[in-house]
Amino acid sequence: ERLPALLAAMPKAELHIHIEGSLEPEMIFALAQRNGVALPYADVEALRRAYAFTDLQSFLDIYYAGASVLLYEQDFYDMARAYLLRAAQDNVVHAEIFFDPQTHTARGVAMETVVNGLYRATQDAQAELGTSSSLILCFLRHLSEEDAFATLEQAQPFLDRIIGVGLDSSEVGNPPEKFARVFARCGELGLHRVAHAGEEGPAAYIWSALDVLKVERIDHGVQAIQDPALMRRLAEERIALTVCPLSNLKLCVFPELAQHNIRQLLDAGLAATVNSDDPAYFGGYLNQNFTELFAAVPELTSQHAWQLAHNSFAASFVPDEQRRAWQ
Ligand code: ES4
Ligand code: ZN
Repeated sequence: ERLPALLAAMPKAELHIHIEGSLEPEMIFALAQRNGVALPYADVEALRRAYAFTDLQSFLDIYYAGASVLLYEQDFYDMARAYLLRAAQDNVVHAEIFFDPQTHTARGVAMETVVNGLYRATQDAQAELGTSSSLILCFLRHLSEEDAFATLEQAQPFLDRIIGVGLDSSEVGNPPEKFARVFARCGELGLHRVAHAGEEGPAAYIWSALDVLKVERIDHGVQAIQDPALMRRLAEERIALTVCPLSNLKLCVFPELAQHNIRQLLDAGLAATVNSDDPAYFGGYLNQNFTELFAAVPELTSQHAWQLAHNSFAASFVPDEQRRAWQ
């Protein structure tokens, strides 16, 4: 084990966490029981055994099934509350939390139910834990742009509780260009913009996320390594990549953590950060991502650790005044 005390103790921001991906199997079963939802798994152990993923889609199928137990405002509150408590243990002092409203509105859950539950948890975490956090609405890219526009319309009354929008779900075959118009509208509304790109998909999707969607950060982005011109651009413009090591391992983006390319990204001058993505499914929360990564990649030093923590604050959407207080 290398640098575990430093990695655990350093204050950090988490910028890539899907709140539905923080739903632990025990909570899935507890909510299924509370809400009378039937699950296609006999028990917690059977569900956990299904967490053997071969690629992104094999994960998403189970992730959407898990989210089907969320019906009421209190469910969304309890889920976000559990994540924020767990994150505080990892010295996460700020979190920018993705949520997937279409997963819920498609089942008849109102946008208001989702946003109110999540938002109340963020407010309570500020008051009780001192953890600041904000919400980023993600559009599901396997659905149509029309569906994304309808979702934005439903979110309109709550935009004061949402700092930005993202793009997630099945990447390959659903390029950023598909969402050009809805992201342009989000820009006009003053929302921050991010997108998953270059997780399984090609470097070309990173270019179009930047040039067509005008995103400020790239989620994952590890395929940038395939394109030297893109690497130079990301470094020059200090575009942050929200990298998720255990996710990349569990979804077979890299065969071993030792082969993860985050050191090459950092050493090329890119503003990489470390994040947990879907911690209940991928084997660990934020500190586990740091400690397993640093254990597997011996070239990573305490300098890299400091750089990663620094990058997480620099790339966050907190107002500059708050950022200066942290840095
Ligand atoms: C996701 Cl790892 C990942 N990639 C794309 N979409 C997602 N939604 C939740 N986790
Ligand atoms: Zn993600």
